[in-house]
Amino acid sequence: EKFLAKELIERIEGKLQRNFGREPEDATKQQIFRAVCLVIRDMMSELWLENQEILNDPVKKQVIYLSMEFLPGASLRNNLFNLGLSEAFQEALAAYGQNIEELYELEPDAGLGNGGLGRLASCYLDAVSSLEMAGHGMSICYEYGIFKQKIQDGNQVETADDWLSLGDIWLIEKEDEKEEVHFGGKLEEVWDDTGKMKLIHRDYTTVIAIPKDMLITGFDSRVVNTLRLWQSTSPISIDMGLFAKGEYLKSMEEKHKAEVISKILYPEDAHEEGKMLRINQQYFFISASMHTLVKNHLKVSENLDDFHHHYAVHINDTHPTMAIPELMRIFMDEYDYEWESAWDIVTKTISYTNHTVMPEALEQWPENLFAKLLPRLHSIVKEIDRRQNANLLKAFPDEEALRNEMAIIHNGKLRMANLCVTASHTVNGVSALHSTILREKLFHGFYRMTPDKFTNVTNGIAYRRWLCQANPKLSELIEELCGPGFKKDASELAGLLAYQDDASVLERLRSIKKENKLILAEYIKNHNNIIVNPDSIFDVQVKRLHEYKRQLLNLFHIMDLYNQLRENPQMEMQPRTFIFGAKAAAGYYMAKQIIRLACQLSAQLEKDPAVRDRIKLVFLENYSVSLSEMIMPAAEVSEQISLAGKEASGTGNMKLMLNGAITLGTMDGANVEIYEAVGRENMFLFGMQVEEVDQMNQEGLYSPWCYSQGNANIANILELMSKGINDVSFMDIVNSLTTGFNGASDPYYVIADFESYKQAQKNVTAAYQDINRWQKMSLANIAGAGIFSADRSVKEYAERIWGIDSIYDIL
Ligand code: 26M
Repeated sequence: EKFLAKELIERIEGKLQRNFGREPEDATKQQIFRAVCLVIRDMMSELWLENQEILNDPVKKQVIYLSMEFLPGASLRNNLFNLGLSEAFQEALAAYGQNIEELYELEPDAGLGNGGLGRLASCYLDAVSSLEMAGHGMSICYEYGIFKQKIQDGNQVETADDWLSLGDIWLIEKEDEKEEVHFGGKLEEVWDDTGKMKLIHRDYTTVIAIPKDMLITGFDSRVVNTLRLWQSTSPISIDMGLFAKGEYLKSMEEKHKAEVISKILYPEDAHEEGKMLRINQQYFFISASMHTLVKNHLKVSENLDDFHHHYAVHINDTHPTMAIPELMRIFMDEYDYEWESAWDIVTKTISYTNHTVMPEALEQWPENLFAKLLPRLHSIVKEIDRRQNANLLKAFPDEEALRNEMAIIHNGKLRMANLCVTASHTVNGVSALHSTILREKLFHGFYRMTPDKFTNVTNGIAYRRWLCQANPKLSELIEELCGPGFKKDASELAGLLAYQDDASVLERLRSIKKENKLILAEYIKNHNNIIVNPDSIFDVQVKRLHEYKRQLLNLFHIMDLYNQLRENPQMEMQPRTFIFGAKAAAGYYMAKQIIRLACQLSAQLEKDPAVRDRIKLVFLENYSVSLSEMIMPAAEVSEQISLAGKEASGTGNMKLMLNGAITLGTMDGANVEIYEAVGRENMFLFGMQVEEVDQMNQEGLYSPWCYSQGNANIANILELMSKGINDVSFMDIVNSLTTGFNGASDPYYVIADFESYKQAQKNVTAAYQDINRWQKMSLANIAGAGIFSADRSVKEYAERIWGIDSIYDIL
């Protein structure tokens, strides 16, 4: 059913009156925003209720996507688009002289994630709902999401992200579905009359988990699913006994300890440190989630024997691994299952996606810490490990080193990835190359034991958000040329290829890109006080700051151009605007130095009249989902320049190509599949391949210092950084590249790949000179982006891993 503007006006007015006691004329923007969201929330709740019966049918399987992170961004525009109500609301609001765009801008991002992994989780929820499948996300309701980044004097400064002040409008508290979570304490063996031993957990601390549900719509879909975010609170308010004795602070200690669990998202995205609060966060949301599943299952089924027919539980990287021992615990300790039958059901329930092969990001918990915080889970993991060791001894009797590598508990550490692979029925990587690396390297022993466990599902994106919503002009052009079918089926984007020699279509693509560049240029003027040339090439690298992603290589190229221009001021050059967006983990020193380098270089270029009209560097602060929605449509070059073998997939690469940017990249992650989708002639490849990197590592002879001796350009760049850029010297970066040996210096081969990168950049410039050729390449990228739809990825998960289907197909 479609809503008329008149009806919407009545509903919005009703919300304003009942919730805020205001008439539209004297309501604040925030109140109007809230009223509009409440009207939409009601509509989503109705759809949600209509599906409940089907969704809770135990013979209709649903997926539970467990993730420490979800990164939904803003929801208003997305929900309106999905419900087909954008125009109706726009019209209704116009009646009060309100512009819906202003409401969109008011909404804070729900930033409950760091980057790729969290955003992927949100893209997949969108696809599950859009495909009319049953599936829910579960995570933590962090009071503070990913920090907001400010740049002060060229340095990153973090401030708190108080997203709930307005973002709470999408959350529905389900107080009646709260759960208890038990921490610490000790185990006691108790023998009953029949001679059976029972474990009793005593002296534990209780924390209450309160569900805050966010409803997840899909495009043109009857299904609304839920993202359940758990908030922690204490069962006691304050200890009046202590309070009466005058120990005011102590009386509130327990309450604070409980509330701190859901206080803040850890802002590390590739570095693991066995922190107590992080263990507590993991167990908190896992225990609450698993209890809910078991309870809900028992509402519709006699026992837990068929649990795995009702639920597929997916773990997004190792962060939710405790689901494995926690389910074992509930089955055995709370429902009297034997080990073997519990293990059978649990292993048929769980599947796991790996998102990184970076050794420093692989979770390893100190065993003594784990045992102290979670004594029962520790005893279960020890038993899993004991049984696994017996299997390993049978499978690899003569390979002790391999057995040690595969052990779950080793040298006083619990290795979560090995536990995941052991207990999951399926393990997947996130791009073809990454999955190969899992099979051949990281999990090779497991692959030899159980090859069928391993599969690949290449990542995908909620493409409607970055195309239809973020780039309406491009979306309208595609609809005019190919019809509206691409909004349901991304593979129909390929229809654009019919126009690759149509000069008028190419010209319209160019003019749309120009309009989007002007919007971004305006934003840059307002936020960076830099006037960029809208006819310059917009060259974009937006992603978390990490050495392996090699933002430094990009900066090397810019410094090289700068050196050339200073030496030869008359040099002809196609103007370029290098655009960066990146947050660094707060404690990651080298990443922060690289941000500082980018900012000082930006200022230095801007100061120099001899170069500033040809090369500009813009560092956009606070890169986020919302900001990405403005950047992607304006981008022309997509920098995907990680060292081969390091970036598991990348998803920004997909968003950028979808918007017509051309990839300048290494053969890494999903770049390999972009190459297969568009062909060599439609991207710019450079750098070592994985095999070459492996060989360099094995030889151990790489000497960046020698390179710089033989290459004056590299030497000049290093000298520039040492002497100072905008009067700031970057010796720590220089030293990280040139001092130390055998892999200690330049571990990501920035210097080794520099010449190849530089040549590829020259090819970019040459291609851009030929407008027609460039637009044709751009069109080929949009047309080839269809396979990177999250709908495609989720269909693969559903068929090959979860065993679920659209709820309406099986009626
Ligand atoms: C670990 C321990 C303590 C605190 C934080 C972490 C942690 C958090 C996030 C570690 C890794 C995290 O994310 C890794 C990540 O984002 N990986 C990216 O996943 C994307 C989706 O699959 C891929 O596209 C990227 O290539 C991959 O880097």
